[in-house]
Amino acid sequence: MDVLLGLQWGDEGKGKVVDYLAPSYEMVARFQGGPNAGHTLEFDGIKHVLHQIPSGIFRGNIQNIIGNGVVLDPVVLRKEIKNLEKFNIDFNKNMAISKKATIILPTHKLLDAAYEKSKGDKKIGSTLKGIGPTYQDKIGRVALRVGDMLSPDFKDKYHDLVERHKSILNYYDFGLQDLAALEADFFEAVTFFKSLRLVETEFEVNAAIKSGKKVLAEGAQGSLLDVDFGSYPFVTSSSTMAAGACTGLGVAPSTIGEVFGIFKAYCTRVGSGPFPTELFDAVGEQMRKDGNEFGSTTGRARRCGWIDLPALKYSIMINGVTQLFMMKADVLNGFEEIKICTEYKLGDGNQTDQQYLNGTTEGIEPVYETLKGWNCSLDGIDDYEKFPDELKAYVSFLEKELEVPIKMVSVGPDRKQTILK
Ligand code: 2SA
Ligand code: MG
Repeated sequence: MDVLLGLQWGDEGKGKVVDYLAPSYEMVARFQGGPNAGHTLEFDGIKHVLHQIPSGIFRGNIQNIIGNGVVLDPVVLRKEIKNLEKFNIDFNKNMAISKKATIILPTHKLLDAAYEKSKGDKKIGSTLKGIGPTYQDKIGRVALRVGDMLSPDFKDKYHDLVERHKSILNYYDFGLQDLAALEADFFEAVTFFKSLRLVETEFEVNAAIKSGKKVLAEGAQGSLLDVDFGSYPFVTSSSTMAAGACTGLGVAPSTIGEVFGIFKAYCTRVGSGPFPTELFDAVGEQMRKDGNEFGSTTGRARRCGWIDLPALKYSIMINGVTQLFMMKADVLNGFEEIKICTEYKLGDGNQTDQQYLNGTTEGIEPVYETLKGWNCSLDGIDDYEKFPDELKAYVSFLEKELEVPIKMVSVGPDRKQTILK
């Protein structure tokens, strides 16, 4: 099994890469996260954003797995499936959902909002999809799982958990809003959900691996949002790293082959938390505009800045990345100079590229190396050798620093704008 991960704070372009690699795989599996993800795929001039459905769904011969490590919102899933109606996808044949995946209830979304409100200006900037509270219930051993939907006392279990949630919401003095309407939607979606293929996906994934089929584990969010190794507490609540693919699918570490690390040619972050290379000037604004850096789930403007090598090296280390894919190089087309953060200068004057980013950037100052920009369009280029020298120099610089080969450079959202090296 190969694993594909975002190495920054999410939105690196994982959806595009999975879609691109998919023809060489027979199974694509999501192992963590949920409707907070927004994986964008673009082909035949149409853009698709997937939240919970694995990005292999557009290829008819691929089995798509939603693993046990995922938190699933039935309402969102039903909507996603409906949006794909025109593709005539046979979901019962091409997709399986783990009975061990955790379900997001309407009250989890209210709790998400209540917790964020209680944090004031220290809020995480969550997507408000109920991710944190659902994982909290999973770890707290009170959550409902997909398999519970099939049991005759599902409604009782649901109400028991909702009573707990109501008392917490009451404690936070947070109203129930239109819970009745949300519940009506929820139960309708549950009925639909039960018509999907709900199985113990760990058997299917392991059987696929055993029979020599190629499996791709599709990460969501990014390593710097990992609940253990991300910029805690400004993280998501799942294990976004390579190891998460094992616990989120039920496969052994020894089955992992390649670890594909996806990164953007610059850096973005949506939500709160440290971002040493963040730009607050016209350059950052241009990245946002040229890169269309707005949340694909929430529409929020993403924070933008130069590439951060200490952070990338950290992600590469904790994941054992074997190949790098650089995305959105074209967004830097308009710059005369390109900066690369190679080290952090610390409060005591020392410089290092080995610094864990915790919840603050206080005392951290990025140290930059400046390269000449290519400052031209990359349209129509279909071969790495035809890249401008400045872009090749940028790629070489990164490869030398990161000590992992960059195997692909993406120069636009379309499947075709993918240049192999
Ligand atoms: P949450 O909702 O509890 O997971 O939020 C916790 C933090 O994780 C960040 N997060 C994300 N960061 C980037 N992209 C994500 N997916 C969407 C996208 C986000 C969107 O593809 O654009 O549309 O806003 C994602 N999901 C979670 C989040 O911003 C918090 O910092
Ligand atoms: Mg995204």
